[in-house]
Amino acid sequence: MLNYGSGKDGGMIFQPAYIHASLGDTVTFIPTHSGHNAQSYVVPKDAKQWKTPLDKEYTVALDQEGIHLYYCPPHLMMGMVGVIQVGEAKNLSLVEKKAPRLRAKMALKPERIDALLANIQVP
Ligand SMILES: [Cu+2]
Repeated sequence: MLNYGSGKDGGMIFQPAYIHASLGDTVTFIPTHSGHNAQSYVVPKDAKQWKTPLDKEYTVALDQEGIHLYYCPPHLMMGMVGVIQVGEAKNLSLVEKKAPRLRAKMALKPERIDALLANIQVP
């Protein structure tokens, strides 16, 4: 979780913002810069919604296949969103249905969500 990254990504970002993980992996959110956290918006079927504490490291266990679409509550408006794909993209239709509602709250860089979703691998 960064205020700024290296190069072209601009400000207020998760780095990496797209992760393709395997079932059983974990993802740890690290607050490199302060003032960020992460909260799930869509999770795979049977997975629990999650929310990382502000400015604290937090690990999410990836125990269901599908896509996690998440955002930083303080910086959603600035386009701070991320995607974790766990195995197969089993809940892609739900993600595609809900993404526009999240995108509508992104005043800056709404195209980021489209670029992230374009990474999703469908067999
Ligand atoms: Cu943030």
